[in-house]
Amino acid sequence: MRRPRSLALSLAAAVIAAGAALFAVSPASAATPSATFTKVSDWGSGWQGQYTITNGGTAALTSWKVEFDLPGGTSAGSYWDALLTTSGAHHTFTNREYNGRIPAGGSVTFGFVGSGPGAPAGCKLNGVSCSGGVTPTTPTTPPPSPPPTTTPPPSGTTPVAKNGQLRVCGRQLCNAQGRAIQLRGMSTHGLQWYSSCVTDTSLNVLANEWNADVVRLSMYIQEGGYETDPAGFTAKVNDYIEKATARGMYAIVDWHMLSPGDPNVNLSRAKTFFTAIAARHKNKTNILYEIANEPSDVHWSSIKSYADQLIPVIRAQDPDGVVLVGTEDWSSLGASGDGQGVSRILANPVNASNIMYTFHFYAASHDDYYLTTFRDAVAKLPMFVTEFGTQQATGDGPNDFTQAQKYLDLMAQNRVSWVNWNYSDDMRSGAVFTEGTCAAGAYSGTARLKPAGAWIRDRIRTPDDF
Ligand code: IDC
Repeated sequence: MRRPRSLALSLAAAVIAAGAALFAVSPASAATPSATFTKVSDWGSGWQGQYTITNGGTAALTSWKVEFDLPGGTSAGSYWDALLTTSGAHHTFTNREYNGRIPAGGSVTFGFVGSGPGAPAGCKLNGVSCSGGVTPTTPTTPPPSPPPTTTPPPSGTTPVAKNGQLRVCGRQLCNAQGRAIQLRGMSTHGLQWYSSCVTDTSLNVLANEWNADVVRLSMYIQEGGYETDPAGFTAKVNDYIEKATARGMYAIVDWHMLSPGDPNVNLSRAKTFFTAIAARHKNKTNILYEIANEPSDVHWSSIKSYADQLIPVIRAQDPDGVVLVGTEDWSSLGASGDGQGVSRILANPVNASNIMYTFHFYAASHDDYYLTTFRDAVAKLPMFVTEFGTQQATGDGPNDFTQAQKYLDLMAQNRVSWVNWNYSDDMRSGAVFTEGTCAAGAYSGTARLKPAGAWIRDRIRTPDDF
């Protein structure tokens, strides 16, 4: 029979477990697995928390489960690198399929966003105290408490006023307060064709009636785009960035390379363009750089090589802007190719931090195989859907709203940001306005929306998670 632990030891364990909620204690020197909690950031109404599970034992763990209670008024929101089930105040996090194994001496972290003032209590790892099953060490002097967060609560009401400079945290897009958020908005059509649909009036409607958080400025390189007039297109994008900024929206600067599909063909142009854009707007907090719309007929290693060369050029001007990197086979994560895009990225990721990878889908063409690929990627990589349609990959044809909603549900659950194609009056079904709308300047309300436009407007207008 196992000897029960002494009361004193149990009390010591409880003190340590409680202490773990306030500061990170170093894992017990016990020869057992332990889990420690850290508040990575705190913005008053909420916080970002992280658990580190350290396998102090001699055998590998093959799965793990961390459970704890949150006090009333405190709840867990989005989370990463774990799965969550809740039952009232009780929260149970279990490993994902890719991080269940922890070798002896190894560790794994997962994180989540909490809202409310409380912190986890009563933590158990695989059924025993998170501080480890045997003799916990008495913590020496606890590390100094982190300085109080000085970021004042946001006072404005626009998406940028509320969230400020974004950054990638774990696999999420986080705001300046460290909270994982989801942005939703629209992409312009090609600026060389449909600039007439991007005006003060149309952007007012996008910001104030559609409540969009983000506009993607889609600048083609070929097909009459940037390569024909670099200075003119740079000036146009600068102008649209100012307009987005004035309306408190995030702006994705979309280097809309499409054909040829090898982004390296346009690398030197991209360096010139992004240097100018980043130098000019580096002090703004609302710029995201999308460096390759849709690579195709090119191996991941070439896309990575392009990103590895271009990102430092952007960062030399604007060190903290989030960069979005296109993926294989028209940003399908390889689903339109051999289906191995996610594993190739994991094996050979872009050599930079604060980046996300992009996925594009067109719901009537891209069935559950694409959805499964995307779901897999969301569990493993920081993802941003910078373009999607509810129709076929031509941006035209019948809508499949049922399939599109499956993608939207997945993105909502995982706080993946998205941008819909496109905010123009092109004749295709995926252009939100009926033909002639832009010439008439009649963007307000719903009278000029095609079915896809009415559907997506409803989904952008719902309240934000920030
Ligand atoms: C389409 C435009 C169309 C243009 C065509 C080729 O709607 O007017 O002639 O590009 O340039 C994408 C691309 C996006 C496509 C869109 C719809 O990023 O440029 O726009 N699409 O086909 N990927 C998948 C679909």
